[in-house]
Amino acid sequence: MTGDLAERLDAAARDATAIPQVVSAAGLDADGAYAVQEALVARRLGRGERLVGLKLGLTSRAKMAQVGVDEVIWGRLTDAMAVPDGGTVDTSALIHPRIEPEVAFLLDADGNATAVAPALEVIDSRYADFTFSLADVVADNASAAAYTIGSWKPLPDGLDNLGVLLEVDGRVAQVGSTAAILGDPRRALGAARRLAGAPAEAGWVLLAGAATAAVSLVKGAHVRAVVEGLGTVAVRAS
Ligand code: OOG
Repeated sequence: MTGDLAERLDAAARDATAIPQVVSAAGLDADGAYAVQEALVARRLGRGERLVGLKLGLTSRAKMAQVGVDEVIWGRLTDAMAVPDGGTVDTSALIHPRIEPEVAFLLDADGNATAVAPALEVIDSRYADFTFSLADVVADNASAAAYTIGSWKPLPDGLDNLGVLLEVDGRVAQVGSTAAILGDPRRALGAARRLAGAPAEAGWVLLAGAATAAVSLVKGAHVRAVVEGLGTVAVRAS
């Protein structure tokens, strides 16, 4: 069953076609769903993609409220999901993409942060209407689709209350604070270790989760995130 569910989710992503909530319908709990996620990502690795990091999801109340799931989740990042700062996200390959402002950490082999950067994450639930239960979204690799990281900076003394702005076409779309991310985004490091268990590899990225609700990413949009003291990061949607 795990392999079949992974195959359905993989096909949904590759065909950019939404599917029903097949994982909760199959009665899987969170552990079963993480096994589906592992099998799903293994299919990508089998096609030559490389694991380059981890993401946390639903680390802020704004995100939990937006999707109606109130547990912190994690997913896996591959090199194929990385879009350079100032680069382009192809929305025609996605179902109903959304974008959100984040903080990213660069990790050493022990999972400690060696640098921090502003980031944008594109999420794209493979489920119809962007609606899912905890097991569904876990199996769907926490809706991971693409991500962009700004310039890495040494860790500042405080990261716990920096202003966050999300701009779409030069207009403010969301305003928040890094405090929304687990009270302090540095808590993402311990949370990743606790949840994902496995040690990181040096050079891996950790996306700490969105500081605000996500907004729809539409073709032609120019999206920029600003994190106070950390700088900016931008992408365009084609
Ligand atoms: C789940 C993934 C959430 C975040 O940063 O909170 C996430 C979703 O909203 O589809 O990546």
